[in-house]
Amino acid sequence: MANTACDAIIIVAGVSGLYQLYRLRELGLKVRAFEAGGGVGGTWYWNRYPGARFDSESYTYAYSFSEEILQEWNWSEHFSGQPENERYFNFVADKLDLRKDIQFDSTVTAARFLPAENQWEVAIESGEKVRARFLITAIGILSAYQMPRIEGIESFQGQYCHTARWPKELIDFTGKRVGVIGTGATGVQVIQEVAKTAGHLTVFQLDANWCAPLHNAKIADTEQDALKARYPELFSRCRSTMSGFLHQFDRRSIFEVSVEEREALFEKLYGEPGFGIWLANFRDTVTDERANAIITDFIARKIRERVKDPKVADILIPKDHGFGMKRVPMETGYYEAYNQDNVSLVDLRATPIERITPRGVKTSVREYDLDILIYATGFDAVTGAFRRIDIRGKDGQSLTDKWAGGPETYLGMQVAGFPNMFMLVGPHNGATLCNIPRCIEQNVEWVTDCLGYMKEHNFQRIEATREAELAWTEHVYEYAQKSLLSKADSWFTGANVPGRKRTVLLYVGGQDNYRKKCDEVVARNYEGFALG
Ligand code: NA7
Repeated sequence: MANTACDAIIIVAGVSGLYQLYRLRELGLKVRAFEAGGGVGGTWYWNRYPGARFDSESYTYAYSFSEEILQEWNWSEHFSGQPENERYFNFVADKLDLRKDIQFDSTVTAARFLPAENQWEVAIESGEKVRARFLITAIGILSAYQMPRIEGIESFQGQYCHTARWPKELIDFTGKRVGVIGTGATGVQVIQEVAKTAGHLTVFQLDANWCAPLHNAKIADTEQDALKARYPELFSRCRSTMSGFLHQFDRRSIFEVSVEEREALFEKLYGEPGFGIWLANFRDTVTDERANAIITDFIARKIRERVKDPKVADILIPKDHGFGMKRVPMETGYYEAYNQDNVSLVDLRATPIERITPRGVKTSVREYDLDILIYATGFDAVTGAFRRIDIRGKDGQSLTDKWAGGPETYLGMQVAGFPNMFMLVGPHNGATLCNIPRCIEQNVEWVTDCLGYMKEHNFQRIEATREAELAWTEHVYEYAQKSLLSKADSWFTGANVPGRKRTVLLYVGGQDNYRKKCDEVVARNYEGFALG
């Protein structure tokens, strides 16, 4: 098979891969990107299920690096939907003429470092092999989708699919008996949408999630110019917050204010668009269990107010974690959907699924006949996409083996033993808990500057030292221990994958802090890296 060479290989052309491709090309490198899908956009290419949309304010999801793109593109909603998001990434790819360096329908199956040549050799499913000095993984943290381990899935005679592999053809739910398994951020979006037209929708819920209103709205044509004029201010604000969103935690402790004052803030945030109720709340709601119990009680009251049947409301109120300890699904009429006659809720904790049958779903008490079954069962997050590629470092060690006890990285960007490999939004990277494009830009620019520095100094090889890797891993764990986000069973910790070791996958120290750390490393001439 052909064995072609280039300077850098990027695995996949999603939000981070596209920008990285552009920046490396600007640096004068010959770059090739390999994309498993048939188009650009990553998350927004694959997740085309009905109701898929941003929970980030659209204008904070945009790339900030090109004034021309910012000014030309109009977002039609404050929280834009998948079709428009996919169009946006196509617009960017066309504008920057990125497609010529992207090979579509090309799944990377393996990558190995060749120490004598100082090169990576990447294998594509087709059998093609490509070599490059640098390997950049831009594979995303929520790309390795996960079907549940339930017996009989393939026996179902109706239509079924996972939300992350939704077909391009529209599915008509009118008059159909539809089932949805899963009530995370994805399930919530799909449920509230399907409920509008389905003949009957049955939701199969394992554990409930704490959801909050998105308050989406159209952006009027008259608002566009004013919004565009505010881009510098919006991006600057995102850079200053812990999570890269517009929302910043209230510096006060919940216990510093009166009951009336805290209720007033809760009400205000619950009534405002976006993640404010989670990320602009009193800072200790995500660090102190007593504070968390107070906001949790507020959200439980809201659910009871919105769901007419108290028994249904009770099932929808989480019992295993407090508000904000898992990713908060944002909703538009989600709770009200359960007041409709065509929607019913099955509590799988009380009546577990026994198997999927040719007709539908069989729980411990009955069989539900269905025409369409939707799996909104999530992802093998953060490290899952790495495990699906056989990545081998300088001594032939596999990355999966190295991370068997949990990931170890330096800055979430490099791994000792895997020279010249950079991970965009890798495990323990500041971008893992962030308004993703904001942190992706930081990652991409850091990697680009690093490769520029190597070019300038004629270095051929860069590798994180083991000492730096251990120190970073310890730093990541220190923050994790202080946060309630690491305490719940969710994709944040890998606890959503049956049989997988619970571990720390994200960096919860804040993107502002992360940015500072990365800058310090550069200021000290790439401290913690061996260059040669
Ligand atoms: P999530 O948040 O991991 O949610 C997956 C859902 O699927 C969740 O409700 C799970 O219940 C449920 N699930 C998983 N396996 C099963 C089985 N076997 N039976 C029944 N239910 C099951 O994934 P999402 O796609 O919603 O969201 C992931 C991220 O994507 C999200 O945070 C956004 O950032 C975008 P459980 O919670 O395990 O009780």
